[in-house]
Amino acid sequence: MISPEQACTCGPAPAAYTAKDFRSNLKPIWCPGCGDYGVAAAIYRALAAIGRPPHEIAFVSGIGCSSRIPGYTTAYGFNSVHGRALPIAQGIKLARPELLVLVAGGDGDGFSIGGGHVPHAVRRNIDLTYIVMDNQIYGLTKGQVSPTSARGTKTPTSVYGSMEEPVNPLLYTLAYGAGFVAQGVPADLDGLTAIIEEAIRYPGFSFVNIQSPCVSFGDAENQVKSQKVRMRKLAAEGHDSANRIRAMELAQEYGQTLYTGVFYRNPNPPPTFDRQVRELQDQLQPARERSQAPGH
Ligand SMILES: Cc1ncc(C[n+]2csc(CCOP(=O)(O)OP(=O)(O)O)c2C)c(N)n1
Ligand code: SF4
Ligand SMILES: [Mg+2]
Repeated sequence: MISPEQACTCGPAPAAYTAKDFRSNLKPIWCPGCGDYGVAAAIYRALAAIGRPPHEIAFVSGIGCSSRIPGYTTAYGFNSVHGRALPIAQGIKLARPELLVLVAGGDGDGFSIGGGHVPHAVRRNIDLTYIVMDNQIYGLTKGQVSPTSARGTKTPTSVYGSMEEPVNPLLYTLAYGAGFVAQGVPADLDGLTAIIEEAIRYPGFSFVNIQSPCVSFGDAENQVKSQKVRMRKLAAEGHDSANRIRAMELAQEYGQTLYTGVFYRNPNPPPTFDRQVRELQDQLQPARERSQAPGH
């Protein structure tokens, strides 16, 4: 049995798995050209690099096109309830700490109906990785305005253009205190794979925002092809991912500059909630057993 500690800090991959081992037989029904195909490919590769077998992985999602993703993997998947992936995933990790827990969903799922769960998942710091496929639209329900839609976005629910300021997922999670915050794009499959792998290895709550274009209802300018030209790698710009304040400055350019890479990684990760619970259980369990012993 692999201990939970190994799940967080496992060394070089044992090379026992390939990306194919994590791809299920279910054929994705995403539209041709949807960014989510690239996200799935990056997740398969990252999981192969991590080297945990599929049956030791729990993959939870909400509802949306993006939330179909657990079904396209060989991990144990739960395509759950709109906006409720994070509470379910946290419960799974507490009940089964030895599992590697992934959570995924859309911008609507995570920052609209599920937005109230994000700060608490961050501050609770349970060891899981939250992947948001941010296409700035409600894809599954055919193109309504989402919390990350840019001002002026025209949709059936904002026919004159959105009059709201969008949510900034990078700045929000940094401000909530997340220990790991990154952004990737399907246009850069190698980069996205490395980001997801690093997020999984981070011992605590990690957040990856993926600019995953919706080719059917999303911004026609934000497509995989154009991402290749617009993306700017944080590492190449000399960003120090241990600098949280600088990370927050860079995150403010969400919607303007397409930064990819790790914005912030806490160099001194605090103890996770799940580890503290286990330690408390270890302390209390023998005492409780003693108090229940006959003759006590
Ligand atoms: C409680 C509830 N409210 C609303 C819906 C309808 N609904 C399904 S998916 C969705 C939004 C999808 O957008 P997003 O989360 O961004 O995912 P995407 O499809 O863009 O990947 C909505 C509003 C629902 N299924 N359940
Ligand atoms: S509607 Fe958009 S998000 Fe949904 S599968 Fe099609 S391209 Fe992808
Ligand atoms: Mg969406």
